[in-house]
Amino acid sequence: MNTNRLSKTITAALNVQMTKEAHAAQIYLSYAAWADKQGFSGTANFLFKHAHEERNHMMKILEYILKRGAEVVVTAVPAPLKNPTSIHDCFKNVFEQEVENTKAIYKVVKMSKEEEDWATWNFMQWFVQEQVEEETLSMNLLNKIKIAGGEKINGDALYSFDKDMGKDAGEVIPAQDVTTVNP
Ligand code: OFO
Repeated sequence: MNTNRLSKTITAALNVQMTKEAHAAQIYLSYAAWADKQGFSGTANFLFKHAHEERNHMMKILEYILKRGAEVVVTAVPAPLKNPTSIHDCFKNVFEQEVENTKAIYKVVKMSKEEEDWATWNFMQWFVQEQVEEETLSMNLLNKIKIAGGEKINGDALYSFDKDMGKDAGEVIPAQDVTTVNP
């Protein structure tokens, strides 16, 4: 008896999205290492935390594929983006990357609707909501930097921005406990 309840196309799309989440994790990870090296420890903590979150998203998709009886295909993850040139550049790229990931998520949502795979459609709504939150967060941070001068941000403003960022670094929860409220 075939216990697989995902179509070939949905399985492939979910596997692709799983790798995209891993790629997002690599980007946050490399940006965090860059920030730490520049002395921005608050920003580094924030970015490290987000690397964990993206990895949790990857795990969430992996677990869903298995739960539906389909096959997980773990592939190579593309290299992260090159290092940012400034804090402004860092958060501009983070924001753009989140928007790009949202577009990829919408493709899976669209596909699940077309195939009337309501379980996958429902599963993907968590990601739709999560992207709204992540886009808003990165947009707000980018706006803060812009208000403080963007590329021309001065040392004092940079210091307090980085200090504020350090406050956001909480404990990361495991993938199985992830909810929309607690990503
Ligand atoms: Fe996976 O949450 Fe953003 O990209």
